[in-house]
Amino acid sequence: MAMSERPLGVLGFSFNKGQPRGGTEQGPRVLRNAGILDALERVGNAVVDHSNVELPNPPDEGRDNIAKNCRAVGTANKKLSEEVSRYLKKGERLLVLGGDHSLGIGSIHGHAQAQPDVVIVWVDAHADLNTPMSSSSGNMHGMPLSFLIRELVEFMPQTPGLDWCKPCLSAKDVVYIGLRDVDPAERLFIEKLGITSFSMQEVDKFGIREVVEKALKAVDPSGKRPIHVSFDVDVMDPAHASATGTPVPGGLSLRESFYLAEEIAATGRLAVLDIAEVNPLLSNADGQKTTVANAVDVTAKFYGSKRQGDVPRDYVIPRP
Ligand code: 6HN
Ligand code: MN
Ligand code: MN
Ligand code: MN
Repeated sequence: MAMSERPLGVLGFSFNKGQPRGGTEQGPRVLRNAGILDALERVGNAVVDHSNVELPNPPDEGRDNIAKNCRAVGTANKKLSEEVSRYLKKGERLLVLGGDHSLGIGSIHGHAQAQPDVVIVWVDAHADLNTPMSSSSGNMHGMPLSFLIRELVEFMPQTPGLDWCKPCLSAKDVVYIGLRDVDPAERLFIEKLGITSFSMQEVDKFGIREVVEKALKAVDPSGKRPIHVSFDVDVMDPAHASATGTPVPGGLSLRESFYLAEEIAATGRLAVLDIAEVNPLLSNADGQKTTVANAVDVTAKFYGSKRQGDVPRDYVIPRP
């Protein structure tokens, strides 16, 4: 069955322990309340809401961790990985509603178990490639890719809670779009490993159109492999997404975000989309509203809603 005809499962990951601010655990709830499921159904997706991943009680954190809350992050993501892989094997596509971006660990790990030829499009102001040892914050939402990329094993310490997570990606399977706040080790890893990266400098230089085209060609010249997009709402300019924990000025416009989503939709190969880091407790009332509304609108574009106009499946023109 063509990818875009598969049922679209929705999985909430109500989690905040990958970073210090409360609120990201409310992402799934506010996105559902804003009508994300209707918006997806309206454009013809067979949506199945699997509700939120049931998270185990948080285990006691030892004092030994350089990666903060690593046991909680590890056990929650193990559960997420199992569910993602199970639903994909049943033949669904999946939308994962975060939750902080540590969810990339479980979402991508689970995806790779079901579809080992997956390619990753990481859309973020940040590279989220720190190892527990290179991170200066200790926040695991800045580390997910380091647990997943094979070429980084020599830099990875044993991390309590994450022993189950064996790296499942090659550096060449990953492409970045939107970077503008990259730490020194992350920058060096990108160079050493040859990870394809389109920072905001390249978006300015080539325009979003060429960036998306080059990005998709770089990870999969044949254009046949399933795509996993991990979309951190902080990739958008804070004018459009201020209710998030680590906003960085100079981001994607709403139009650039829509275009990126529309082009990914047009590939017909989007298998999993993560929407991460919506935090309805940050910013002000106006910022919270626009962040959530924009996250919903961008998500709908990833699944077939078009700026040129949509005709819902059951729409009939009124007659006198
Ligand atoms: N995010 N590079 C910084 C850190 O703490 O490692 C920021 C990470 C932001 C994480 O985008 O999900
Ligand atoms: Mn980010
Ligand atoms: Mn920084
Ligand atoms: Mn991120």
